[in-house]
Amino acid sequence: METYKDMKNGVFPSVCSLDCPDQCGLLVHKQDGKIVKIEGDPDHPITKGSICNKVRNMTERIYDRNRIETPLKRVGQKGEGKFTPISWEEAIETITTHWEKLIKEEGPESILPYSFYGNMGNLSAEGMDRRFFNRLGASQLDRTICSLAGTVGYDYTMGGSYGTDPEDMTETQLFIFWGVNAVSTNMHQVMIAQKARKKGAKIIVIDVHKNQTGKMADWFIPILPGSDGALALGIMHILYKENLVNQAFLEKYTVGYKELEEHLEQYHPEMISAITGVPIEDLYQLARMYGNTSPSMIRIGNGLQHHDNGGMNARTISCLPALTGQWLVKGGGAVRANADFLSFNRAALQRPDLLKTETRAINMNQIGKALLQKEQPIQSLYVYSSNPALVAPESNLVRAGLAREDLFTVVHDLFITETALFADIVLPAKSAFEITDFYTSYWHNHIQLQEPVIPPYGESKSNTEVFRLLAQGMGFDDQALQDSDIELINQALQGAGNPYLPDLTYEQLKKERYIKASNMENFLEALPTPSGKIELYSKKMEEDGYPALPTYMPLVEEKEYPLQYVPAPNHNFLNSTFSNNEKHILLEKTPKLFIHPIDAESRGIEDGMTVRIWNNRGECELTAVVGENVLPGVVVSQGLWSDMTGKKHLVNSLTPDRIADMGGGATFFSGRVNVETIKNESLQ
Ligand SMILES: Nc1nc2c(c(=O)[nH]1)N[C@H]1C(S)=C(S)[C@@H](COP(=O)(O)OP(=O)(O)OC[C@H]3O[C@@H](n4cnc5c(=O)[nH]c(N)nc54)[C@H](O)[C@@H]3O)O[C@H]1N2
Ligand SMILES: Nc1nc2c(c(=O)[nH]1)N[C@H]1C(S)=C(S)[C@@H](COP(=O)(O)OP(=O)(O)OC[C@H]3O[C@@H](n4cnc5c(=O)[nH]c(N)nc54)[C@H](O)[C@@H]3O)O[C@H]1N2
Ligand code: SF4
Ligand SMILES: [Mo]
Repeated sequence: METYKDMKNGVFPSVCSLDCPDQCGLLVHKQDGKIVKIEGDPDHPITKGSICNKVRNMTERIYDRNRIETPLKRVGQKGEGKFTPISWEEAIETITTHWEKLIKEEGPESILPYSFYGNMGNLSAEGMDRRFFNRLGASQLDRTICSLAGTVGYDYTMGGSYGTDPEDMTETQLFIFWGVNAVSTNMHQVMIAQKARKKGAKIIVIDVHKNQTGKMADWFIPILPGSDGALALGIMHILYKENLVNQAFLEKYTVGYKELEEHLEQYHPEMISAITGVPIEDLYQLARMYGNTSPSMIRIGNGLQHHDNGGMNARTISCLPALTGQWLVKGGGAVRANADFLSFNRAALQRPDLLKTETRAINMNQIGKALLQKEQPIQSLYVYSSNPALVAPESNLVRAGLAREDLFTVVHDLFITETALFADIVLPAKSAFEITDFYTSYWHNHIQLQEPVIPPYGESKSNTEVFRLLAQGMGFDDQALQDSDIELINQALQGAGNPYLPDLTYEQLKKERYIKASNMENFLEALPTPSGKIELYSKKMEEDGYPALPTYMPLVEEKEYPLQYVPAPNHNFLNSTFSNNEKHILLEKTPKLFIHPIDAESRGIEDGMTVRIWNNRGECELTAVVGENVLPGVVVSQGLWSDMTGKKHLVNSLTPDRIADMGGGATFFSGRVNVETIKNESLQ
């Protein structure tokens, strides 16, 4: 049978593969065998035909003349980016020969994979790769860079990534967008809120920056970075004091509501106002609005999780809907991530049983330090679906590690990324439009199939294909390392024992295209916390060394630097993806630094000036935007810009690689900096 990829003309169904909660259904238009247009699929149950600009412009990325077509080997210095084409046979042989020698001389733990969700497809992101590295016995990577602190924090309260179904939210009367730039990062959540607004809903945005999301709010509440847990405690304090808690709900569905009430005594509104920068009358108004409006919904974003106290922030905020009993109201509650409604059989997909001895784990947030460690050194790094030289914190350490002459680095990507510049071998990756995979949204609860709609670009290969080749090259004869993509899908979708998702097959997914998790309305009855209830008091936290009740934890102080620095994502890139696309760059114009007039004036900074931002970790040069959309004492930039052009745009050279309070999470937004005009510096 002719498959989509072989058909020259037509319109074909597809899925957006990017690391974005919306996971849109797409329609790909082809003419003469090439994609000419990408649009939203109107039949998709929740994204309903609308997609973002990033992906409407995706065709240019797919056919970008800079896409890698063949494997390459380095001929210049590390970091220089000089390569020459080689065959796949030579590439695989070079890698496996090197690894066999390393395994013999240093042991398999000298090899480290480094990956993230450049393609959210489950086979691409956590399929054959895991099987292969388990079999190899390589060091494990703790994939903590995105939202691990918040995941762990939320889990202490709720037992898993379970939250409100977005499809119920058209009835919601109060939306709180809390540390989420949803206009840029979760556009369909905004569309739902706007629909509800037509029926009277109010939208509150709590953020450190009045960005596009803040601007569309009915009420924007600026907050000091990392103080969100305190704000939530202040709201709870008032809810109890003013009898706005739902006693019947607390008794039936929670543990520790009495202890919590006592514990909240200490969080006086005056003190909370001083910590958060939220005026006391606003704090009262917010608590009263929240306590009196139903259904109310909190969209918990990543902003408050990328902090030293990110776990506790998510843990604390996740207690709020229990106090008001909103979990029982359709369209009420909260959503941080809904990933667990669609959890599949990860053990069958990843095969941890192939790992024969325990191996060390490296936290990806500290990849720089890890590459520079002298004891049990990492001697080979295999990077795929991620761009650590740009996205990881302390990038000067990361680069120093990547520059090591004795580190054998392989990068599998569609482009020569900032990381690939340091590779010994570069392998060309297929785009998601060239791959079979299945997708599980972490927001809208639908599972979807991707089938190739175009043939491979040049000699590029998918992640699963490369790991099959590497397994052959290493002489691993396990069948698990040769299973086809369809077999992998069937294995992953069966036997998960997930009450919200029945066993499925590839064929079913192909036929139905969008399959939704079911029985979600009863999730409160089956919470996987130790008590089976919402844990306002958590014994498990105590056992793990945390306060059992939600508690305000201040950020680590970096006293020498006066300004808190939040380098957030931007509208037209997706992490570092698209930061090498002309059209997307043009839309963003230039990397900016938002700074309050008080902080600007005292430094002689005027709007539009290029300024130097620096701390003990690194420095950066951005264009100042002076205005009151950030609080005094806070500066914000947006986007992970490339520095390949030679420009000092590397914001992660400034970010700390400290580990958050929970889950080994990242602390991108907890660093501090100083800012000065460039002129001042040259006069010195
Ligand atoms: N256009 C676009 N979309 C994306 C991405 C992208 O890069 N670009 N990235 C994708 C990925 S991987 C993820 S994880 C999600 C992330 O998407 P979001 O959940 O929206 O998280 P962030 O964009 O990291 O930050 C959200 C907001 O938090 C604010 N913020 C920072 N610190 C604090 C704080 O302490 N308190 C409060 N209240 N706010 C704070 C920032 O100003 C920002 O507006 O988006 C995904 N979608
Ligand atoms: N300062 C700051 N830093 C941040 C953040 C922030 O908010 N501020 N956000 C953090 C967050 S939340 C995240 S999730 C990380 C994300 O960081 P990354 O996971 O590194 O995300 P991307 O930068 O999009 O890089 C993905 C890469 O995968 C490649 N790719 C795409 N599909 C495939 C495929 O099928 N196979 C292979 N082999 N490669 C593929 C793409 O071309 C791209 O180069 O960044 C983090 N870094
Ligand atoms: S990036 Fe997000 S909003 Fe844009 S098409 Fe993909 S899933 Fe949809
Ligand atoms: Mo992320």
